Amino acid sequence: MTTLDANPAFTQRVFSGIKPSGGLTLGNYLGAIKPWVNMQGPDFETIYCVVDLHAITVWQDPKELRAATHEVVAAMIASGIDPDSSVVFNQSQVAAHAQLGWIFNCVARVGWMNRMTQFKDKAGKNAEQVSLGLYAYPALMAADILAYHATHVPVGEDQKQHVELTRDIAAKFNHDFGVDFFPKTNPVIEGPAMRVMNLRDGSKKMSKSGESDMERINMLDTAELIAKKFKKARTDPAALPDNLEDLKGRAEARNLVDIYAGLSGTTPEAVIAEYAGAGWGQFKPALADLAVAKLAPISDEMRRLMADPAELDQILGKGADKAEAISRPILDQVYDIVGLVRSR
Ligand code: AQP
Repeated sequence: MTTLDANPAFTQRVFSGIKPSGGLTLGNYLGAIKPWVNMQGPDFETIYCVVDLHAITVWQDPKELRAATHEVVAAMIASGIDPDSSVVFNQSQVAAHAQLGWIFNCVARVGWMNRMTQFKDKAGKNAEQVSLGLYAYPALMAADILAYHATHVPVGEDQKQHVELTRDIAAKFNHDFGVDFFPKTNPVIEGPAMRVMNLRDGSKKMSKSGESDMERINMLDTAELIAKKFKKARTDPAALPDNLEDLKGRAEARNLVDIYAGLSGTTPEAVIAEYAGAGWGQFKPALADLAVAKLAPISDEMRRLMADPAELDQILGKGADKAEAISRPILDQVYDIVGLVRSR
C-alpha cells in the first residue's frame, strides 16, 4: 500500500459551509453559524466557506448571488467568527473544490446519489428538469471537505447523510487506489436546535427558499416581524407540559421549545421546567423577546458590514489565499495518486 502524507499539519481540522441561496434563516444560525463560532479555539483549525458553487445548482440571479454571498460572510463575522483565526472564503475562488469534485464524480456511484433524500426533497416530481449539478452536489460537498483533509464537519441534522457519503467516497478512493490518503470525516451534530422546523408546518425544515416568508425567521428580520412570525406560528391548543415525553406528536410545539433552548444556550428539558403549564400567549412573546435580544445585535452588525462590500471582498480574498495554500498540495497529491500528469 502506498502511503502518502495523510494529514499534513492538523489532525483536527473543521470544514463547513453555507450556500448563498437567499436570506439566512434562524435554522442556518442555530444549526451552523452558532456551533461554528463555538468550535473556534485551540482544539481545531477552522475553515468556513460560502459555498457559492452549491448555490448555483438552482437558478440564482447574478446580482442577488453576489449580495447573498456578502450577507453570509457578514453573518459569520457579526456572529463571532474571526477571519484572522478562521479561514473564511467563498468556494469559487479556490479551484481545488471543482477539480476534486470532478474526480469524486468519477469515484461516487450513481446508486449512491439516488439514495440522497435531499435530492429527492428538492427535485420532487421535477427530477428530469433539475440541473445535473443538483444531482452531483454531494460529490462536490465531499470535495469541499476532503480538499482540506477535514476531520470534523459541524452541520445541521439535514446534512448528516451527505457527510456519511463523504466517508464512503473517501473510503472508495483509498481502496481503489490502494492508499491511506483521505481521513474519515465525522459529522458534528450537537445542540438542541440542529433541525429547526418550518413555523407553519412542523414536519418540514425551515429553509431559505421555502414558499412563504412567514415560515421562517430571517437573520435580518426586524423585531416587529420576528414577534409577528412567532405569534402566527402554528401550534396546538394545549399548554406546555411538564416533561418532554408529552411533547411527542406535537411537532410545532416541540420546535418552539427547541428554538428557545438553542437561542438561550440551555436544553429543552430546562425550557420545559421553566414554562410547564404555560400557554402560547405567555410562551410565544417570551420566545420572540429572546430571539430579538439574540439576533438584533447580530443583524445590526451585519447591516453595518454589508454597507462595505469591498471590505467583505477583501476578507474573502485573503481567506481564499489561505484556503488555496492548504488545498493545493492535497490536490497535487491526488493528481499523482490518480495518474494525472502535472508538468508545470
Ligand atoms: N432548518 C435548519 N435547522 C438546522 N440547521 C440548518 N441548516 C440549514 N437549515 C437548517 C444548516 O445550515 C448549514 C448551511 O446550509 P445551507 O444553506 O448550505 O443548505 P441547506 O441546508 O439546503 O439550507 P436551506 O436553507 O434549506 O437552503 P435552500 O432553501 O437554499 O436550499 C448546514 O449545516 C445546514 O445543516
